[in-house]
Amino acid sequence: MGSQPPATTSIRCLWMRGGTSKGGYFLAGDLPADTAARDAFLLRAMGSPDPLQIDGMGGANPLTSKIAVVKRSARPGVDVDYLFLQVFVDRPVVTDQQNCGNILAGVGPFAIERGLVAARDGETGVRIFMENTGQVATATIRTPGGVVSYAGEARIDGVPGTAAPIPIAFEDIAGSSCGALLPTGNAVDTIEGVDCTLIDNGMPCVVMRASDLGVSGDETPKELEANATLRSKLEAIRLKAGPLMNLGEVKDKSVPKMTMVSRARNGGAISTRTFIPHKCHDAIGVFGAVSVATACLLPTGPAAELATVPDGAEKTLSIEHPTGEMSIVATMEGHRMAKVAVLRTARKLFDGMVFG
Ligand code: NQM
Repeated sequence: MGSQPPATTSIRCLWMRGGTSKGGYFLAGDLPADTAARDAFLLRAMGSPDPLQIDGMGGANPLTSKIAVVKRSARPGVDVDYLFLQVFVDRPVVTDQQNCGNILAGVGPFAIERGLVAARDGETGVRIFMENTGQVATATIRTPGGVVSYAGEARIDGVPGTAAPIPIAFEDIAGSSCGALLPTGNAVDTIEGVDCTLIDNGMPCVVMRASDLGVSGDETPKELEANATLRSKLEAIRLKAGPLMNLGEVKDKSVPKMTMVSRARNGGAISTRTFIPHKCHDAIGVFGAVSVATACLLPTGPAAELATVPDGAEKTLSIEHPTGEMSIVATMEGHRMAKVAVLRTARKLFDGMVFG
């Protein structure tokens, strides 16, 4: 007798777009408590491993193969705890080794929809503990009449149309996964002959000059993905950068992200192309953009040398990416980024049972 196929289970889930990503939002108590059983369910629900995710909900791209697990928080001054899980598309891997600031944008609306947070009439602030990195974000959700409103006039690049604005603020996110903003203590390390800034201000990132990798930095993601020499060079750098960044062996991890920078083309601070790490992002991640913006503010390094940085203690750094830009609003205390805020939007897509 062959082995039995896994029993189909169904679990309540809200499907949402969060920023420029999309995925399933679950109440923690609805998922299996056992991590292996949870991950097996999520892989089946997404249709992984399969490059097309044809047998599941995933959209055949890491940006649409994402999960939020949310519960009421027991922490003082915090409303909900949010665990982010990346479901790999073409490998049987579910990892909690990175955070996601785009999926984060849907956490406040989800928490209100599920009754974890009581909405006020007008706007509701939701304090979110991000379990992946042990840090807190505050999202402000539009709640006229005590009900989440998704419609509005805010536009973010990478998403068609407009939606209700969701401003999100962070404090002290340096060293989120690497233990320090600059885990090697250096603004520049040379790996495989390429100058790299190894930095973590919310997301572990390797920041390099596009020109040092033989590209101009204004190629499309498809063009960059078709460049096999570039991809193998980036992966060789990444596998060496991981241990240097206190991330251990990163072969099966979705960090560090690999960002190639060049001079801004459209009046922003800098232009980026980011591998996350094996696909090229159509935009850039939220914490990825914060980390690159922070690299622009270092005294030296590939980003600092190419960036145009505005004056003043409150700086808006426009991080250009393949489908537009993401504005990072940084409040500086001397050379330290004390506070940082981004604007995102989210949309409820589907509420029901997902089958795994
Ligand atoms: O960096 C993609 C995304 C992300 C992550 C990735 C993100 C972040 O666009 O905060 O948002 O880098 O894997 O959702």
